Amino acid sequence: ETGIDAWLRYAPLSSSVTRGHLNSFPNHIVALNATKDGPLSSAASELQKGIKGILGLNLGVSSSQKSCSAQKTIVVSTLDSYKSACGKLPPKLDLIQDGYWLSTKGESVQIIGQNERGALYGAFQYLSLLGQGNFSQVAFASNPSAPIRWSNQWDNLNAGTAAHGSIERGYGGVSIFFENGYVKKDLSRVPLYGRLLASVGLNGIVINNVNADATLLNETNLEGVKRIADLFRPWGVQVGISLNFASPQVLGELDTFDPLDETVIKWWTDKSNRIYELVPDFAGYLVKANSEGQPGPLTYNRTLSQGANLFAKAIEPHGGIVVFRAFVYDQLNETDWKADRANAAVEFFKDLDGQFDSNVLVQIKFGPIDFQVREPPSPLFVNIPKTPVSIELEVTQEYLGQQCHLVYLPPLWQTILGFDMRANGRQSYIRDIVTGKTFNHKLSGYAGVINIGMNDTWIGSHLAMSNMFAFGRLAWNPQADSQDIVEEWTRLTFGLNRDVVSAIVSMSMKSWPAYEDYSGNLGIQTLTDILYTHYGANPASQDNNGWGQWTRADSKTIGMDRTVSNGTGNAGQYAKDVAHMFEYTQTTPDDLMLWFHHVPYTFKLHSGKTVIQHFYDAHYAGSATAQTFPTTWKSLEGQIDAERYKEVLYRLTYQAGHSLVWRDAISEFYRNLSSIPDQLNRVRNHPHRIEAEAMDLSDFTIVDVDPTECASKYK
Ligand code: BDP
Repeated sequence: ETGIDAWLRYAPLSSSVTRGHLNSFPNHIVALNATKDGPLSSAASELQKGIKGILGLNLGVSSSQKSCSAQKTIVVSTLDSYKSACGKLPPKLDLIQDGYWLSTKGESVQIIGQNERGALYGAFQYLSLLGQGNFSQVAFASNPSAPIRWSNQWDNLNAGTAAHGSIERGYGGVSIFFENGYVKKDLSRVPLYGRLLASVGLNGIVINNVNADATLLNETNLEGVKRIADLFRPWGVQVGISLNFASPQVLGELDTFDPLDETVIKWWTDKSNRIYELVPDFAGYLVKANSEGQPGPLTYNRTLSQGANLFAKAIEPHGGIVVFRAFVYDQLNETDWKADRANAAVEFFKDLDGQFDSNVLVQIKFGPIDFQVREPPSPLFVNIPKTPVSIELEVTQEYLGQQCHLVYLPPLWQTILGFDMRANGRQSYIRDIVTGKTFNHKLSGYAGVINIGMNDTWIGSHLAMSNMFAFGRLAWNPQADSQDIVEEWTRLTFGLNRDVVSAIVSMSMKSWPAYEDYSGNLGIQTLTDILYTHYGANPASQDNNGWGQWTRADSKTIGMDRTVSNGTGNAGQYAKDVAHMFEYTQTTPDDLMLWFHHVPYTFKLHSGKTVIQHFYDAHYAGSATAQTFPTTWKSLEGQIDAERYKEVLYRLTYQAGHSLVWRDAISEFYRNLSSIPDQLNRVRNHPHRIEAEAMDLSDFTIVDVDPTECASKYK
């Protein structure tokens, strides 16, 4: 298996699982009032396809209203159509937009969506149960936690080059949307992607990089965006795009991009009108402005909210929204001890609260810096209560092993989603803030930077797809259990064999803690190369850079002092209770100690260990866990198809090896810096080691390695 079907393989169940269930199984599908090529039609054809695959049964589809109450039928419908054709549904349902009711009780199955999209989600849920061999009688309603559940793709157009669309921080091949500066002719992967998104309840996608290319707005490309939107529509996935703030000027049509200039306002209004002519259900704009070299309103001394509102007004008559990213920061001077990039979002946005138009959503990365292996939640979540917000998570493993390491991310995401920010001294979990509950906003939700590409595995590695699956599941229900999610994913992706399921689930659940252990500990950040690749151990690059991701390590001490009393004041950006907790080492949890405090290597943690000994022990423990992965995987040989068995084994073997490189690089770096030996004397030079390129090689060639951090001596 190549992986192209991901978790929607609909693999046949064995007869021992289906025994006793096939005779009574429905023999017909009724789809009531399905819009042509809409989500309800997709639901019906998906049910047909899934049931054929899983159970080997061929079911016909009809639209006959008479069949509502017929026995052995699967009825798939919207709530309104169901009510008018078939009467009431017991019990009274409380469905919100995109929600569904699924009942397998009795002799027929009801899949009823609040809208067509909901019906499609219900159909996928039913197929997931069947695919897991679960024939139990269920009857439940399910609603999403928030209306915005979007994929963000960072695909480039590569205009002016002969390149296939590259993907920023993408590790699964080239773009499925773009090449050579234009939307591709062959968009055959788009509906397959739409199907994957819909199957886990995701309802929108931004198709191009936040570092946006203005040429996406030329007429040829806008017609291309229309073609893409037409292919996503049957899956209930609405399309949006990232904007380049300076587009009118970059495209050579105006000599300004000042958001208050009349010609600029007209330019964006016309452009938006044209987009809605082509794509009437266009989702909206995503904007990265005044960040990392991107243009923005500050050039004209206009505020970020004035910038956001420019687009909001242009798109409002069409019902679109503007997602404005809070990832705005300036280059910082490393020698300025009070400078702190973690403060930037609050500094830029706090005073703008209340100044954004009502169709603007501010999208906040989960932590204050940048998708590190451990961060506290961004303090911005409690600083702009009048503004709707969404949370940005990264499914693509930019700092977290770039799909070459197994790192199952939901436990990290849930650490953030389950964090109580204590807004106004009251319980306020991040999950309640991003679903709009805490501050009472309708607009709210989740963005996942997914970055799939043309690779058959979609994302670059078979096992990494559990993160995409889980992102959808958590956006639907942020309190769903991480382990249950990966169990479901594994059964659908690799089958019901218990050994296979328990091995993959156990490796997945151990993987984030292991990666944290062998990369950066105690909140010191991931310690990857920060200058460019964001991959591989490079603690030295974490200081002396303008990016503000610093460890502030010297020969005696380490960590960023973010206290109010002595440091950058970042702890004070949190609400009172949380600020108080982070202000003192006594109350800061160990795993964020170096995020908030600058302490000696000999500082004693709550665990009783010193910081430096924790580093050593964690690195040995984490890499020891990674050593077990290939062994665990090998125990599954013959129980998984050969292709995926081999490909996963290759990656896990690489990870086991690379975790040793990490272990030794970090342990030796800090031993050398601190001159404090490991109590267990493990951290030392390795005279027995031989560089591969120093060996007599047969069947191997020495090559330069890029990124250089991935090999010793760059070879
Ligand atoms: C950083 C990425 C960079 C993105 C940026 C962003 O390295 O590629 O453009 O975030 O989110 O993490 O805008």
